[in-house]
Amino acid sequence: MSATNGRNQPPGGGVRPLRKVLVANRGEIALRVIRASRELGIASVAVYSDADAQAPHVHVADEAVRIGPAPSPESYLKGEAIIAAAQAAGADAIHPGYGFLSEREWFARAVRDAGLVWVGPPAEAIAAMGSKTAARKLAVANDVPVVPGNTEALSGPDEAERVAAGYGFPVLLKAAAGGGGKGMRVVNASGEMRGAWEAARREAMQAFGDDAVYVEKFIEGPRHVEIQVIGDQHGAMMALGERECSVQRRHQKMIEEAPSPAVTADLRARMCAAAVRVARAAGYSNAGTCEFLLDRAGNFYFLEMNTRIQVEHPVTEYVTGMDLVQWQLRVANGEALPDVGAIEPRGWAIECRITSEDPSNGFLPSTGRIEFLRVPAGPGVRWDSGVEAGSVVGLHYDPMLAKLIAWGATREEAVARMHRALLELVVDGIETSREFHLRVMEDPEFRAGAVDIQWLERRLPALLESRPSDEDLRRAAIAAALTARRDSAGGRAVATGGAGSVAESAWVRAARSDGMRCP
Ligand code: MV4
Repeated sequence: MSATNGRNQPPGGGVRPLRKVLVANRGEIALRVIRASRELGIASVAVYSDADAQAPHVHVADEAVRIGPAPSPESYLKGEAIIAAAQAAGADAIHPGYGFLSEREWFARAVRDAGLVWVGPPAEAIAAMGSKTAARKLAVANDVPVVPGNTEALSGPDEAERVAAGYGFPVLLKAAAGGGGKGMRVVNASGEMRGAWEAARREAMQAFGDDAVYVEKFIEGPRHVEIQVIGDQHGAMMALGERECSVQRRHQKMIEEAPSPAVTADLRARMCAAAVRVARAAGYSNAGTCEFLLDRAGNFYFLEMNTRIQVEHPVTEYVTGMDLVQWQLRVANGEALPDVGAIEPRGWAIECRITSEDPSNGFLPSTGRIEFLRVPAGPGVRWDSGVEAGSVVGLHYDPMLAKLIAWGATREEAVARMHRALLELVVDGIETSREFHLRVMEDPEFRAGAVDIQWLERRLPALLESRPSDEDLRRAAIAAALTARRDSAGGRAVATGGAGSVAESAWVRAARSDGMRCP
């Protein structure tokens, strides 16, 4: 890769390999990129804030550069400092991960202008997808279905009411600049329009500095299904199938899977073709995701495109066999994608986001030191994490500690394997979402794949109250006895080693999952 030409390689010409990439992120995604880089023979440079001086990503990278104090505006969001660090370290590329600077057009541009390879889509494609109304127009112009609605910002509540009457209530007011659910209001009847209009505008202005609002027909009870795409710089664009992301709470995804229980081969082909059309129209290259709503009748509607690698990319990696982060690095450096034709998913993959939140307490963030960590392993299990035993979890960054991903030949096998892996997981010192995920894996509705975007909110009370099995209760009783014995002997049972300690920790786990307090 030429250090002065930020992007393209001559097609068909020899591609000079990247030598060193700076990873402008932290946590599990920083490790993910470092691992992919090393597998490709590319050296890695980590960046870290003061809160992360001892973080795993710092130790696993080949080099690490301090960029500032803990708050992200003073560290992971300091684009110019990060570019300067890349240049000082002699890196020839920057991978932004997700979040932080990953979807900032100006940063993509600045990286390119600094003569570095940007491991992401062109700044122009990020810009094209930044406005939701512009993305909608692009979709419409390319025969990609969108939710019925208007594409221009509306002048006021009276116009909004007229437009809404045309579609029929309920409708949704949305921020034109928006995404992620901010500045969004359901309007069930004409009389609610005025209040909803003001609320949506206020929220849009606060979140995006732009109060433009438009109207869409409200789709009731849909699923959130997204299509992974990846393009090279020679015109190839692949769609890698869908992910089902409906199990979410307040726009935070908790569980994702691939494929979706609701998507047939025919629907997949149509959604993939639509995603490729949108991505091509945006001049896209590198990895990206087209978000769709899928209604109960099987109609899909394009919502927006995420111009980054996403948290849930591993489920797609499992069912396609394609290493997405390696391919991000390869296509960013001018390499061509292989021509493999349509890709059908092989088996089933599920991801649980293990967060430092307490589901039984309104998902209250939990902080502290991870005193002990037992990581699940074994066949078909992947653990992508940015923490280890001894890590201190604070409030400066996202609460996601790890992603636990399980693969199986069928959905049933994937669910059983995830359940087994969650049973093995032990995190001592902070509250986590582990038990919540166990209960979801045990839930008959989830097992039937009968989810939509409101499912979790609706099901949460039942999930939190679900009675533990007799087997777990039996284990809990034994755990209480063993824990008492362990404590009277002093120290942790795990320190004694042997099969007994493994069994005991499973019982301690069962006791905790039953809500029993271990003495
Ligand atoms: C919708 C919708 C229903 N009808 N649009 C939420 C975030 C943004 N990406 C779009 N969103 C929605 N748009 C219409 N016309 C429901 C949602 C929505 C949602 C979408 C995807 C994933 C989770 C969601 C949670 C609540 C609402």
